[in-house]
Amino acid sequence: MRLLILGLGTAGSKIADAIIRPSGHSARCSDLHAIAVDNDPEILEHLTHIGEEAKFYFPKDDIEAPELLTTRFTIDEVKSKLKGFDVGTHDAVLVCAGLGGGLVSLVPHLVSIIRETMFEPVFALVTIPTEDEGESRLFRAMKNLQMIRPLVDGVIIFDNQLWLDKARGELAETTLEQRPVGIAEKFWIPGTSEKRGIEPYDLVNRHIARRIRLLVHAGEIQKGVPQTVLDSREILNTITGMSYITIGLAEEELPEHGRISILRQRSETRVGRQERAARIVKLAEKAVFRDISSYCDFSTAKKALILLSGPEEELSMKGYMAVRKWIDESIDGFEMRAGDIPVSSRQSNRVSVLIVFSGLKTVTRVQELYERFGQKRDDRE
Ligand SMILES: Nc1nc2c(ncn2[C@@H]2O[C@H](COP(=O)(O)OP(=O)(O)OP(=O)(O)O)[C@@H](O)[C@H]2O)c(=O)[nH]1
Ligand SMILES: [Mg+2]
Repeated sequence: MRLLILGLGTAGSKIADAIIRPSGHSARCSDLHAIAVDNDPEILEHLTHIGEEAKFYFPKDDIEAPELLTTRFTIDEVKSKLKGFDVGTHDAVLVCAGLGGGLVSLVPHLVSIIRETMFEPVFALVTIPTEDEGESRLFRAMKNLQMIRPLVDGVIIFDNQLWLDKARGELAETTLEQRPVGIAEKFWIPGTSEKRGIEPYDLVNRHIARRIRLLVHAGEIQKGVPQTVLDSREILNTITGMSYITIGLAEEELPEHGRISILRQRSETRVGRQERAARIVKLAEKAVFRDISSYCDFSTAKKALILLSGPEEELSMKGYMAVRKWIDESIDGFEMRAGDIPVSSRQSNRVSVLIVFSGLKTVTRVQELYERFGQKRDDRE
């Protein structure tokens, strides 16, 4: 899928940068373009994958008064950048921002500019602040989400509380272990071979990026022959006009010895087939119940999408069918799509199950914010 990513503020820019980060065999980056807009020059400076010409500095004081000329100046620059892309270059636009931040206030202006220049659907990818960021940020996050939701074609939600906790846990584990990095660990962090010396938020951003990249990759022409192809249109159909969206992803590194032929022969046995099917089902459960972008009651979802990825012989048809049936029966709506991305076992020894839910009325953390602040009025109102 060809995606234009617009990163707003620190969170948004860093997430955009992580999404377009080149990584070996996954997503061809020529299909991804990213633009960053921030009021912190340091942050812009340190984005590694977004080109200098795609970084836009936005004066700090102007966010509350977007009608100011200086603001329009930056916005005009962004506009001409957008216009620079040929019509039809992208399949969709993804605007990324932290809901608790300041730059998220620019979403209405930017979305209206995008709508002026492009016909493609526009999605938002947002993060919900953690509890310790304080009440006022959480309240603002709720207000910002209310503002964004009607403006875009779908909102992908990531709960920073959930993911920062996970990231801190993973990093603590690595520090405790302090043992040499084996091949299995090497690929554990999405898209990287290095786990040490990185900040929890960077790890969160990589988890976010991995989910988006798998989706982007699914909609591309693949080398392997999938049993069921998912094209960009189908992926977009799953999420367009579908309000809140969550994405679960669970992955497992296969043991190295899986590549040895004697053991491979065993995998052709009944037991081997059963094990592979069980692995797919177990990963699907983990993706839905544990490693989801934000906890939600997925029985309220209108649509769902399942994407399996891994060495062709590991993508068990039996497991795939079981997961399809489970998700199909669990969601409220009737639209469920599924597909696979086979990769050669030389390329990757990892099996992944990604599940998207869309058309959710709410997600757990957002619901909690509504219950907490529903009655509270914004001072500015
Ligand atoms: N996932 C993720 N979330 C982040 C990151 N940095 C900040 N956040 C979250 O995003 C929210 C917004 O923070 P920023 O992106 O720094 O805010 P901003 O839009 O730059 O606006 P300012 O407050 O004016 O700097 C915070 O409340 C955090 O919850 C990041 O790197 N990754
Ligand atoms: Mg900032």
